[in-house]
Amino acid sequence: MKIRSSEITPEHIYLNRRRFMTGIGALAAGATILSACGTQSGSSNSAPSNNQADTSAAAMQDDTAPQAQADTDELGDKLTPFDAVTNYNNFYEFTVQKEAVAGASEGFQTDPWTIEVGGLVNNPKTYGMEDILAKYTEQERIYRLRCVEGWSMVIPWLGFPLAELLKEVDPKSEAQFVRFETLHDPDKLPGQKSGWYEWPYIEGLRMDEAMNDLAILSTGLYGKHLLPQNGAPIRMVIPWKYGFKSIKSIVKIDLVDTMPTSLWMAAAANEYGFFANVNPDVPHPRWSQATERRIGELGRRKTLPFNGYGEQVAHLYDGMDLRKFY
Ligand SMILES: Nc1nc2c(c(=O)[nH]1)N[C@H]1C(S)=C(S)[C@@H](COP(=O)(O)O)O[C@H]1N2
Ligand SMILES: [Mo]
Repeated sequence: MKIRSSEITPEHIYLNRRRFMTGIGALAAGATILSACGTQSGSSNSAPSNNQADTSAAAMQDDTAPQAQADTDELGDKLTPFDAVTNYNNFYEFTVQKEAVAGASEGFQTDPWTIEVGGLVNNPKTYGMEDILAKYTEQERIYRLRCVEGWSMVIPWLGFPLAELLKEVDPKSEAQFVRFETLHDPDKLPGQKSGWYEWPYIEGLRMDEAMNDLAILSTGLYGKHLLPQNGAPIRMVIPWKYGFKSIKSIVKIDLVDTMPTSLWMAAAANEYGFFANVNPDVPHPRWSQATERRIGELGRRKTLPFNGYGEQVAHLYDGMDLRKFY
């Protein structure tokens, strides 16, 4: 299997090098590859991929076998095995080594958990996770996840549209963007003791992007509650954008009138834009984005504009020159 330098030299190592010209040890450590050739998901029906989950939030069990309502996404791409989805992760609050996140995040306490939704809204609210699980009906959404580093997966998420939650807090007319924040607690998230980044992790969406039905808050995958490594207990999934937009372990959502500065923009704005729509025609400054390695497959496949979701979202960017970096 060919691994390209963008994966072996991901964001953080480059940034560290740029500052100190070190990071060779980290480079070697990062070069181990996950062999993601595990079992296929057992289900054999080929139902459409956006189903109402038959596992209600209350019935969801952490000790049950991973399950999904289809074997493939709407393009016929096979689901990435559960073992790969939960053992090859980016979650810098724990470690920058993808294969080590699962171990490093084991035991991360996510109960109790509250999410504050406020800013430019008429009806600010603080939800306990139990309120969220009781209030919103979870759907299964099988989405492709395309990391900016050039690898991808197909994941059966459980979640609900962000728009449902936003409607409930009733945004004021001045609200133009949504700003998301991950828990900031260096004792529980030891990666936040590192000075490389401006913690906490921040991400953002423009209002119309946030209201698009594809943008979901996810609380589970493969029929189970999220494990810590995937952003428990609640994270965003925005399938037409590079994976770093899909912020994990959210505690705060604010409606704001100016474009939020994300953690990645603060670190390297010329490499990680605010919009960050998947785009094979716009290379990252250090690698091409024309192809990707689907975890568990040999070789590479072509990257699709908007990660294959153009029909649903391309209209949001009418008037933007899609050969440019945003
Ligand atoms: N808080 C936080 N959210 C995050 C990250 C992170 O390091 N911290 N990594 C992002 C990146 S780069 C990717 S590709 C996805 C990976 O999600 P997964 O591990 O569930 O596949 O999470 C995103 N969300
Ligand atoms: Mo990523």
